[in-house]
Amino acid sequence: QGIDTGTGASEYSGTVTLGTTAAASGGFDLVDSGRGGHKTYDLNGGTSGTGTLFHDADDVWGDGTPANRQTAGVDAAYGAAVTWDFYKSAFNRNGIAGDGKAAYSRVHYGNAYVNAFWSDSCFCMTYGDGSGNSHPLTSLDVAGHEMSHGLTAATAGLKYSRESGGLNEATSDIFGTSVEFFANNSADVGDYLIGEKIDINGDGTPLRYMDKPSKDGSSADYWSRNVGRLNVHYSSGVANHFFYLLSEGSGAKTINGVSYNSPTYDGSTVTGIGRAKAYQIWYKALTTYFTSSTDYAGARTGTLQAASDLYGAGSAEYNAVAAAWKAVNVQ
Ligand code: ASN
Ligand code: ZN
Ligand code: CA
Repeated sequence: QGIDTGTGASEYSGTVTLGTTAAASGGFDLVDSGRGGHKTYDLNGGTSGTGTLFHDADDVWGDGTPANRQTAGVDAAYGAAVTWDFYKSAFNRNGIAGDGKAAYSRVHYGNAYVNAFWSDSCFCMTYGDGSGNSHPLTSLDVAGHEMSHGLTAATAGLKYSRESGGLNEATSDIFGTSVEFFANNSADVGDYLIGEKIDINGDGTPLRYMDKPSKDGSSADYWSRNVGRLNVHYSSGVANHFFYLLSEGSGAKTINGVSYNSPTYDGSTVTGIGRAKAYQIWYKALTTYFTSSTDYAGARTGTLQAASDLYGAGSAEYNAVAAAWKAVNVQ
């Protein structure tokens, strides 16, 4: 047995390199020994257990379409690998729990299942195939989102309801998006949209928009006293919008060919500090100051403290954090 490098034809990320392992009995397993031994399994329509570990004779995986059942495995394995590399590169973090141990991924969950999820009980990511147009839920930003639920569970433990639940969801959108920008290949240039490639609405629109979350018809752009009553995927809008404003600033902007127009609650102008500083501040707050019960007021305090630790009290970065929270009505 040994560490190998396979080639995968993904559905969403073009041709990718995969960490694989030569099997004792011949052929290759989809086991990424270089990243904690992350394994990718084919549930083959099942909804429990691990199904079958993906195995291949020549280490060339998938064909870029859902017709080949390895393809979803290629995207899922690639997503876990890039997210692992992002945590290491950006935060010097070794895996979800920081202990070098990999999670695992399962694809082809259930029948026409239009979702993906993280489970703390299996320490694993699971992906459905989608329905109708049949787009598996395995795009890079979705994989980064799901894996980052594991990161949140292993650190702040933000409770998945009310405002802490919105912050939990936003943390996954923030890092899922950061992973997409980090990948920086021709298929994953990075945007502030979530799930734009899986076409879950069937009309080419993404699941969520970070520059103006209300564009999805349900998410909150700004904090209000009842925001915690919303579904956590909608109360997340406040923090997603904060992160966009902190990174890129308010107003109109085009990035990698995508146009954004981010408003502020009070008509103020926010100047961005760049995504790299913004995700450092969020990560430090998540892993140092947020707890299971942190709400929006606590997120403001925690990110200001993180910005002070990283860049100094009264630094431009610290002031931008304050301005971005004010712009989403958290003050
Ligand atoms: N895909 C969803 C998410 O990760 C699953 C859920 O509702 N938890 O947010
Ligand atoms: Zn989520
Ligand atoms: Ca995206």
